[in-house]
Amino acid sequence: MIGDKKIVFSGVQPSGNLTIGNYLGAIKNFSRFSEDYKTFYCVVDLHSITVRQVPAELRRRTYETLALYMACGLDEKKNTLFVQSHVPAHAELGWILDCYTMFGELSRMTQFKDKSQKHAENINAGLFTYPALMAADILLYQTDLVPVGIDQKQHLELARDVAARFNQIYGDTFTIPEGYIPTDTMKIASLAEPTSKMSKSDPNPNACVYILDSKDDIMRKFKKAVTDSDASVRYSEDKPGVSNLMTIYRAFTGKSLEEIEREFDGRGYGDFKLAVGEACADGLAPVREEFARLMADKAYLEQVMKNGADEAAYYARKTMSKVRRKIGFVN
Ligand code: AQP
Repeated sequence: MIGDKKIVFSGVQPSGNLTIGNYLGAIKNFSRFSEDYKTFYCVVDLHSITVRQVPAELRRRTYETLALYMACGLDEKKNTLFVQSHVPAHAELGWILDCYTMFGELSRMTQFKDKSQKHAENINAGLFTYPALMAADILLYQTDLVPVGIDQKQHLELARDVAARFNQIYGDTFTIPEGYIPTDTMKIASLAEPTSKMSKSDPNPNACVYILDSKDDIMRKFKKAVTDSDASVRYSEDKPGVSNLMTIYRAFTGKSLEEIEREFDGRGYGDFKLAVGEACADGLAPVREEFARLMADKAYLEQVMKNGADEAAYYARKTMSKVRRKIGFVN
């Protein structure tokens, strides 16, 4: 607790252009906590170097991710917005928690297995210990609630296990965090391969709709989206492409699945895809406009980063001094 408020922490990697998966699964939900919780939202640049990044792009995307947080409705005065590498305690606690996280636990992480396959030439130790750093991010702020998509559930459970293990050895040190996984949008699928997650690092540009895509691009991508040969707009496990489009349409319009089925009853996929594209492009238009405005003032973004890092570091220091004392490091 900070004052009488519970604590929320989440982060997004500046590892590519953010997709509507990142938006609907995570960022869009962040602002609902701004009033009643103490919120920390971080651009997790340390995580992003587990995969090779082009330095100039990483720097640009770090600004962009922060600007997107703000453009998606996160008021910098109500939320602590910052960059992970600006608060060195993340790396410090990350190392400490490496020593309380088991090799076997990390070996079971599906993200490690997936990314090792995708980046077979660079299976580095950071990719393997990524979940321990993520645990550090969360535990550093004594977080109660972590809003994430379903792909992060396994990492979050590991963070809980590591916290519980540390607490068992040293007495109460960390709050055990809970996940906040939105039931309607926890997994937005790829438009090209609807059984896989939409991922910002997917090399196929038609697989993803990016938050900053132009309306033309959005319409074109939805038109090309993989569906099936059945031609009925119906939500079903055996229709992953159509069900994914319905999920996206529901998220942008607020309509229920039944309403959507009725709306497109007897109409082909062509009409439906156009409607999904329109709803998505219209929903994102204000975000795009606000993003452009914010990116034009880099000095202000730097001020936000600095204020955020100062405030985050203050709370991080409290946890770190407790951790150091418990472990037995000389103060
Ligand atoms: N397709 C998705 N549907 C719902 N939620 C998603 N998230 C990511 N993709 C989807 C959520 O977005 C938040 C930030 O994700 P991240 O940047 O930490 O990395 P990630 O989960 O690995 O996302 P990506 O887009 O797949 O990134 P890359 O390609 O760099 O690995 C998280 O809360 C995540 O759950």
